Amino acid sequence: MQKILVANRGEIALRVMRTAREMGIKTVAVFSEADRNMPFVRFADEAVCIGPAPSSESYLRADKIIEVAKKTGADAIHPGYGFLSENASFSKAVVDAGLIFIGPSAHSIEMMGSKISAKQAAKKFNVPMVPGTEDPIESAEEAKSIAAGIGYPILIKASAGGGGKGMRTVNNEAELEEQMRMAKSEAMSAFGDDAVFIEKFVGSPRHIEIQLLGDQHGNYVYLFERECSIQRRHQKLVEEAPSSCLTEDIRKAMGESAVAVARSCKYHGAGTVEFLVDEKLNFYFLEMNTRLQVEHCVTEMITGKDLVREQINVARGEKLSFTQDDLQINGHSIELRVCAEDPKNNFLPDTGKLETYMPPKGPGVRVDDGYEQGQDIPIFYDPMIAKLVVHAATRDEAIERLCRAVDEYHVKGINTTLGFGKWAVRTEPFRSGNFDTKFIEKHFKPEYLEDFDDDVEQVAALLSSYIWESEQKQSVGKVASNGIVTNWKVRRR
Ligand code: MV4
Repeated sequence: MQKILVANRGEIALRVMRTAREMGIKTVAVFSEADRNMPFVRFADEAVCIGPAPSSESYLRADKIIEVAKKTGADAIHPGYGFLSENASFSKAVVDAGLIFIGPSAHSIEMMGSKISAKQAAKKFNVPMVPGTEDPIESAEEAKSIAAGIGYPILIKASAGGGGKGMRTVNNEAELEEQMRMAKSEAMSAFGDDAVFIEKFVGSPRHIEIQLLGDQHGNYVYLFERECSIQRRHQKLVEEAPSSCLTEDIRKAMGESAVAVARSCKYHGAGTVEFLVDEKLNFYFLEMNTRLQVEHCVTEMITGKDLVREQINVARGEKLSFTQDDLQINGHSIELRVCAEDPKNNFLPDTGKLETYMPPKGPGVRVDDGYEQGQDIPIFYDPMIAKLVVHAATRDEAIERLCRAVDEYHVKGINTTLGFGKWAVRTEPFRSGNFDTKFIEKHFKPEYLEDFDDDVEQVAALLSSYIWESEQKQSVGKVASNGIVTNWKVRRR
């Protein structure tokens, strides 16, 4: 592999290119007209504009991207996350064009993309599942008899859904028919597939996922878990590894279940198996994400492995270079997503110019970002501008380190989730590890965030110039040893 085209933008494009460069592999960036001045475009060895700002006209243009790969002589494509990363036809088209797709086969993506076929495959490998169906529900009558068997409340989920899309809660039989009709019609318009299935509703679960790697020779390893329960509208905000609630035994059982899911679809590459975990630490398979995830960094910090390097190695046919026994958890890592959103105003996306942008530095701090000071945050893409990742020996030290790094992070011109993250990790539930997916709903109020914004700084500036001027007029101070007039004794009265 001599040259990789990165079919993505922002922080993840840069992240992938950095590892490629370390491996002596050339990189090609593809970019939209809105991204011409982005760091990832400058970092790449070559860069090609593929169209206007909207993703549908640029980052989702599979045909154009493959054409650029051929023209530039790239021999592989890395899709990053989002965009075309979980598109089975893209994976196939890349391979059909004689290129390497740095990710799983179209077969694996398709199988795990359908929640029904994913559950059917996982079931054969005895992976624990929430009570419910592994077959599509055809009629309201069938739904009623199944729901009666498992007991209310239940969830109706779209087979083509995922990440919370096409999901409906049903509290009793009277609601069932209507909710099922709604779920089906929602799924049809969102995914063009109205297949739905039923699961027992697990109240206040944790979301814990297992990172795994597989090669093309049937070898698998799991790289432990990530705790991702702190989410809002199915958007993760804080992630950590390891989880503060798992025991060694459960960690091993979940890891082995995750590997079984991967085996069930002949998976190769980096992948993640999501589980719901209830308060008794029972775990249930939810779905598999067939891509490198945003939060992969916390896994890299605790395992010392570079997941992009491993993706590249297995994509070019190499065997995994380590076994399960070679892996261990080292310390604790927390990631905070820095999004251009206003947590004081319902996390509304915020756009504008990064007037000031100074990321934190120092021991145990990693910032994966994609913008620079002075740049505009475009409205066309995801609001995540950076990931603040810390690593420390213990969970408590990681929390303190995250707070220190947030204080050192200076962003002006847009609102971000930085203050929210610092608040979240200092709460009692987070510190004690006693939290679940309802954390924000249960504990967060916008007024908890310090109101330290531009107004405060302007008032401070005005006040200090006022004091300075009045001191000049009064001239009652003494000249201190450094030559500066000081009247601190006068002002104390
Ligand atoms: C559930 C559930 C409770 N019971 N399934 C939401 C996203 C999708 N991946 C599955 N989701 C859920 N499935 C059963 N049987 C609760 C959720 C859920 C959730 C899961 C993980 C993280 C955050 C969540 C927020 C709301 C609901």
